[in-house]
Amino acid sequence: MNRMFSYIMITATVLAGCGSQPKKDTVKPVQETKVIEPAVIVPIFDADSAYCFIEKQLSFGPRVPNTASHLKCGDYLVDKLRSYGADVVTQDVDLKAYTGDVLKARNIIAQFQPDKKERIMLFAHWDSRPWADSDPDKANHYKPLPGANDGGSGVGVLLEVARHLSVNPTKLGIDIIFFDAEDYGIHDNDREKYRNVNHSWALGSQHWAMNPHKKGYEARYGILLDIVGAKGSKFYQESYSLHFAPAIVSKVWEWAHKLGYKEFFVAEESGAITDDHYYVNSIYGIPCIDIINCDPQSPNGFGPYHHTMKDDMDWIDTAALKAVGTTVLTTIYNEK
Ligand code: AHN
Ligand code: ZN
Repeated sequence: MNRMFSYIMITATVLAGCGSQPKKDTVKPVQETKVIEPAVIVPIFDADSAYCFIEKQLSFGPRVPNTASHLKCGDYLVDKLRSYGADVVTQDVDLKAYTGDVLKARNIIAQFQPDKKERIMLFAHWDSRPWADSDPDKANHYKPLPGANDGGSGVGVLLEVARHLSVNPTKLGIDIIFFDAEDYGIHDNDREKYRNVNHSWALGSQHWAMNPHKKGYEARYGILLDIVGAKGSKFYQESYSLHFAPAIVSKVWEWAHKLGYKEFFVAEESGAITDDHYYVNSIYGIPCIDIINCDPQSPNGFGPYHHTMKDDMDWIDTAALKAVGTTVLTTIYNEK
């Protein structure tokens, strides 16, 4: 039996003598049991369900702030999380992009068991990049990309987590946060012009870190899922995660390895990525990690689909979704 899931020790004592006939009235009933350690039951993550949640997001069109498809998808996410019993609040806020554009942004915060003081924060960005500025075809450099992996995958996995939370409560409270306006960072062609501009990425999480949804909000730790659905994903240990939350990195990679996901979760450092977790760590002070497909050996650091028109459902692999989703569920259901 799998060691991890064999926490239940059931002892049944039957008084039976060898050789001699047992006295009928000394035989104890077999249903006498004793629980040595309480069982930890981890729901089975359904990667097909997560896949469908990604497809659904893409069906609205690109989730670029200030577009109708963005609004529609935002409403869908709020409704979906409410249907899973979460107490959902939104932060609807005007955020200034590096271009000077004002983005009508919306952070979506779904609180499961909101009265529990001990909490874990799970998050992803739900917007998609307005420009495919890494596309091999220059003609696409100002076109919005589908964002299946970049945006869609983290949200898809967390919606599937939410579906389980609706029926199987964890011992700790869970907050699932979908940050907006992560991917409006400096366009490749603007690098020179805006070389003095910092913090153009992750606008939604920067806003949240300066204005949390609840005064004095606390969480034990946070896990960001970004670009987690691609075929052949490698989740190296990201440098800010190792700096701010080394124990959480170890915990999560250990679970992944015990579950048999060594191929996906590589226990080597990748380099630093300015992502939503950076601001939750550095501004708000909750130790957070980023699970992200970034391969230090690959030419652009991310996969070939990254910030191209090819970031569509063809790249999404249920095996990657399963590895990430199962690891996250196992981590959060084992917390006490
Ligand atoms: C940088 O490229 C510096 N940060 C963005 C990380 C990212 C982009 N995640 C998704 N898209
Ligand atoms: Zn991106």
